[in-house]
Amino acid sequence: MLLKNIEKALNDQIRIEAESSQIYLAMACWAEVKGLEGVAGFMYDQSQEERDHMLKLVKFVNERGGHAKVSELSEPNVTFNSFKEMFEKLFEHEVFVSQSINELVHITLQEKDYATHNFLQWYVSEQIEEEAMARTILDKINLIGDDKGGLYLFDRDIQQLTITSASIDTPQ
Ligand code: OFO
Repeated sequence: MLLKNIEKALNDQIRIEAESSQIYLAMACWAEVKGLEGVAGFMYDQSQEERDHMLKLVKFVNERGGHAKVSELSEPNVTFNSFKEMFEKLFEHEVFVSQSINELVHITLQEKDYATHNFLQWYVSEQIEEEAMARTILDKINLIGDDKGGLYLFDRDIQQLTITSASIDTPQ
């Protein structure tokens, strides 16, 4: 059984994951209309992953005797000055999500809700991976600078990153 304050905190996280999915979908669209197909594909996948994170929380809340809430979402930013700026925003957003997960973990410890605490460990690991991935991408972008050829190669390489992470995620 979920305590009311834990249910509320989990529902807040459901909204954050849903908003993350929308933010990344908007980034995918921006990249696609700019002709960055690799980046667009990567962002569509990220958007889908965030939806999966949301659904995992939804199922948990409902299974634990709570009621998952489907909230109204804020409209994401849809344009960026550069793809570097877009990835900076992505990184900032992941840091924000990590903070939110940490807060949630903290509440479960205060309330001695070890079942939810255990469930949330998956999100803690996921955030470490996602922040690391965003940092790696930003490092690459900084190396490229204004080089157009570099951007072309980056757009091609990021497709590879998507394929690799998809094969890691697929259960054997
Ligand atoms: Fe939901 O993992 Fe990123 O934000």
